[in-house]
Amino acid sequence: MSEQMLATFRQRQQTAAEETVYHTQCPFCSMQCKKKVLEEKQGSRLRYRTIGVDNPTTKGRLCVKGKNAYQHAVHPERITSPLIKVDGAFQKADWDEALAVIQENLEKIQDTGGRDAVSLYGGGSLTNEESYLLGKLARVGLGTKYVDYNGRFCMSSAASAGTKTFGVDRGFTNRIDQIPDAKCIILAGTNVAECQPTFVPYLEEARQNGCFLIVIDPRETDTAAMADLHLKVKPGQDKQLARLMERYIVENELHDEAFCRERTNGYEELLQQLEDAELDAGETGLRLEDIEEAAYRFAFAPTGMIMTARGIEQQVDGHDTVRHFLHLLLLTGNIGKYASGYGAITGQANGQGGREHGQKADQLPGYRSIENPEHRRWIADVWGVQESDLPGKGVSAYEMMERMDEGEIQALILIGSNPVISNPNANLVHRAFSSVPFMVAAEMFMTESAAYADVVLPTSSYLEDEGTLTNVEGRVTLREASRELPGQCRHDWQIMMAVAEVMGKADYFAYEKAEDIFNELRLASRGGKADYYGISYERIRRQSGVFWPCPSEYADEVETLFADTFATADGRAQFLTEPTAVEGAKETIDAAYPLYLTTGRTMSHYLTGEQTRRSFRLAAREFESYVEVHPDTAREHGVRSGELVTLASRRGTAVLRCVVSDEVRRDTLFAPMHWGGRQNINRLIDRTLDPACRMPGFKRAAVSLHAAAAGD
Ligand SMILES: Nc1nc2c(c(=O)[nH]1)N[C@H]1C(S)=C(S)[C@@H](COP(=O)(O)OP(=O)(O)OC[C@H]3O[C@@H](n4cnc5c(=O)[nH]c(N)nc54)[C@H](O)[C@@H]3O)O[C@H]1N2
Ligand SMILES: Nc1nc2c(c(=O)[nH]1)N[C@H]1C(S)=C(S)[C@@H](COP(=O)(O)OP(=O)(O)OC[C@H]3O[C@@H](n4cnc5c(=O)[nH]c(N)nc54)[C@H](O)[C@@H]3O)O[C@H]1N2
Ligand code: SF4
Ligand SMILES: [Mo]
Repeated sequence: MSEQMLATFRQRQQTAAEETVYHTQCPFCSMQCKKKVLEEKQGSRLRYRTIGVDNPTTKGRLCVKGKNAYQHAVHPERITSPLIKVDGAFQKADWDEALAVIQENLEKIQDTGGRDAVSLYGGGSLTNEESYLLGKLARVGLGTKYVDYNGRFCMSSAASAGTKTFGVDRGFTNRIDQIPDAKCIILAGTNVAECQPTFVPYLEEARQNGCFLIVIDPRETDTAAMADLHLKVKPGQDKQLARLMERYIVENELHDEAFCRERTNGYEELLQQLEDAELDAGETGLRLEDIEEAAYRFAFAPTGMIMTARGIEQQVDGHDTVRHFLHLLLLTGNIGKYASGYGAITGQANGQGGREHGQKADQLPGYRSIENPEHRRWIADVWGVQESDLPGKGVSAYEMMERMDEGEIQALILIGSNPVISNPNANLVHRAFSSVPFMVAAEMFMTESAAYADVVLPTSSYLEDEGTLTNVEGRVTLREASRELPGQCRHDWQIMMAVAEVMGKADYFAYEKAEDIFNELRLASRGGKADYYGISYERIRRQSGVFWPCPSEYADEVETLFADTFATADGRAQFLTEPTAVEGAKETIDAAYPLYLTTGRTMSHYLTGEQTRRSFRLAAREFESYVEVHPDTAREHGVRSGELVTLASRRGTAVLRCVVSDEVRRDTLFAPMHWGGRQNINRLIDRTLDPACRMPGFKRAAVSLHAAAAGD
């Protein structure tokens, strides 16, 4: 071997020795793509590469966000020590100092304002262990009823609709590997091509197998581009559209009457309602023929699935709307069978698990109810407290903001969300955060929300924090995280333990690792609807994920839910017989606000953008917000592509870059939700909530459009 070859060989050997591999899952969407991040040390420089890892759900695929997600985790702006605000400016502190400030303030506030003066706010990025602990911290650590989380804005209407109709809410009723055998699929208000890109191959395979794909969306998205039939619906008119389809199916006797009679309640009432209803296709902005084609294609197909997401769910009648889509499944008997069923396409990494174990105002672990005495007793026993000591139910995420604004809630502990960008009526949230006497945020970055905090606690990223997350299918996965915690960062579960400790509750929060919390969660969920008792870290590793419900270590996983019976008390599915939505609650357009605004996502950014904007490759793809405007509408309103425009609603204004495109309806504007400040689209969204699940109407507001003036 020559000297030169030897040198190269040694160098390679050295490089190999200095490579660290982090086995992990993408922190962003519910697909939970498995991947490994390779960190190579070259001199003083660190270089990273991301490689997809095979697994049953995503089979080694990654999208552009997952490939670049390491960039925010290693970003120099990571907060790595506790920060305490002194005279309006943050100062670095150590944990003891920060915890002392927290103790002093929480005690003072609870002494004068009562236990409920303190609130907690969580998120769907937290692991199951952390979501569970957040609920326990609220109820046991602080004894407050005020706890809720960002999933209110995400899955709450699909969750309540699934629970009422089927008796349980698990996003997908079937394993997603059945999708390729579905012969008709309706995608209602979901843009999987940009939001769950690694899901798309399942749809492509279905299409290759002859599936008729129907997409319902006011825009021609990349998802709609795959469709055989695209229904370019007017925002917020999906309930009407579903009802027209129901009526067509029943009038033409395309429904499965035997299934309806044997397996559902409310069938006769539904028939009567459909007969009495005055349904005008014009209100949907669609041609009746197209709606009827969708109905007969779905009814005639031998297998059929319906998938919904935020487009139809984030409405002030989102609960009822989803239920009408579920009616289509029940009417045609397309549920509880192979390749026939429902999918509420979950959004966040742990959007599914995050809604099962008690960070929701009315809920205890395992989908138990905080208002059910038996459920309370079970959880009180697991936690070693008196049932009577558990608080009752609180209010939803946005309503907590209003109570903060009114002064009833005087302290907030925020873990895993950025409410000033993601809540409706954002101007009120700014006001509430400016006035709340004490606020703590556990964050990786100084976000627009964290900036309001009195104490910021440095938390771990997904590369560092181990725990379980339940993916889009209902499969519980284990994120094995191994990167060393930077600086003084701690995991969220350790942060919650530390807060419980200073509040005198250390005995109830004695864990050494995430797995200890999971083992307690298993017990707490045992016998509940979301039963995790039979799932262990060991079994998850062995099987590459385990589906719930899983009542025992030996229980087989269920491939298709509801094959014989539904999870309701009498085992029958329930048609919606009493509408819950408030008539006229939806905002309509008028001369002053003549256009509909709908909001959503783009491929490169994730939610409030705090993570993806810190990923240089993702930030470069889209560095500012924009609004999509139809060419005729642009002409009518005197705005041009590329210029700044002002959007105004009855609540507030936002200034965005105008993108003229005929992919959006003429009467509709679309803007993403990923930016804050003047680009914060939630300044325009109303506070009205769906009465059944407290979901705001993110997907429909009445707005005006102007070229931005100099002062804007
Ligand atoms: N790239 C990216 N991916 C993400 C996220 C992200 O921020 N960025 N977020 C994750 C999360 S938390 C979630 S919840 C999911 C969201 O996933 P989706 O719900 O698929 O995303 P959205 O863009 O909010 O809305 C979907 C579609 O609904 C359409 N829509 C708007 N109004 C209406 C309406 O009235 N009726 C109908 N039928 N459609 C309408 C929009 O045009 C949009 O194309 O994505 C997850 N994945
Ligand atoms: N107009 C409009 N508004 C919307 C929507 C819409 O479609 N339109 N969609 C809604 C939906 S579906 C959702 S899910 C919400 C999301 O709204 P948010 O919850 O506000 O969004 P994120 O950007 O995920 O905020 C998470 C924050 O927590 C931090 N973080 C991430 N991981 C962790 C962690 O493990 N621990 C801790 N402590 N912090 C962490 C991130 O840095 C980030 O600042 O927005 C809702 N708002
Ligand atoms: S954003 Fe979703 S689809 Fe993309 S890599 Fe991450 S988990 Fe997978
Ligand atoms: Mo979401």
